[in-house]
Amino acid sequence: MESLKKYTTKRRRKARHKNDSLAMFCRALKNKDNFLLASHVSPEGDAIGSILALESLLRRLGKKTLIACEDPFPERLACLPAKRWRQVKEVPEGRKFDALVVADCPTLERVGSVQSLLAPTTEIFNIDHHISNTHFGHYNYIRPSASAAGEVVYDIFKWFKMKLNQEEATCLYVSISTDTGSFKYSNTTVKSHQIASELIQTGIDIEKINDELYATYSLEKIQLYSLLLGKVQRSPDGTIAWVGLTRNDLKRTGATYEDTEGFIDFLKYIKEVQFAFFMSEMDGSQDGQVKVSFRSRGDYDVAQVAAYFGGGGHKKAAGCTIHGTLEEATRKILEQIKLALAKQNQKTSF
Ligand SMILES: [Mn+2]
Repeated sequence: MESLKKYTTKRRRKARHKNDSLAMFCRALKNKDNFLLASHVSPEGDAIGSILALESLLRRLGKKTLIACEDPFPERLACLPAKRWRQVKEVPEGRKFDALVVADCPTLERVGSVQSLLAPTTEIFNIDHHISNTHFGHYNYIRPSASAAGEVVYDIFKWFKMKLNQEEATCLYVSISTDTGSFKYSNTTVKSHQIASELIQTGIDIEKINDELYATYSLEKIQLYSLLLGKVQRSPDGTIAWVGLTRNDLKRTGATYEDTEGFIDFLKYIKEVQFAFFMSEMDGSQDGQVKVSFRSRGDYDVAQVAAYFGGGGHKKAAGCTIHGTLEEATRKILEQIKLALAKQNQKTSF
């Protein structure tokens, strides 16, 4: 048993290496016919933009495709073509796929219930930009220097020498724009701008896209923000800021969980804040479940804090889920952030 295990691990490692180039990846894609495409649960702009653009590419190559996600298409991404989006529960039973294409997921578990649609023979194509990606696919194309999974998908279009149409360009623009915080975050590179420039050249209306993405709020959302701004808490030295959303806050304002996306930025905007976290009390769990988003400023790493709680993400933006009440979650998180702060300060004092 032992030697077999060693043998297969070695084989897998070798295969992983061999199959990790863009050319290998794209050639293997060409050889499959029937694709399932998916991204993570609670999908945002990058997950959705990447998958929609890829689905379009595969369709143009004459492939059979189906997009399935655990969650519904978020209303706030109205500028993207939602008509191709299906929830797992809408997929006809018994439908078989030769390949699963996953984008923007560091682990396969992130696709949630999509895993129930896989057969043992389904080959997995893994496209990502998370440095923590576990290379879980039979084929992996991971580019950690990319600001968004959308940039990695762009490479695939280039490999196939496919000219992007406006719909695809809109999808990739949304991917890159949302993951770079409108080209503001430190992950923004020359390449992100170069790709954006090419996308804009297709004639897409970026004023309209940006207006829909960042400047169209429902009244309920504004009212929720007003309520949450009144609940902001800070550590005595002002370097940590946080807010906890209760189910009652949503009830009072008529807003939804989706409306809370982006609120965390306000916490980070506060002068002196190095760490910000936003907690949401989730529905339907007996023992209480709290979803947490983290942001950091400067050199501080929130991916490590999120990883401690079984979550993940990037250095300056990460997330996790914690069991317990909002108060318990706050206490545990503050403990971990203080440890991270102490570690960082130790590093910089050398
Ligand atoms: Mn992403």
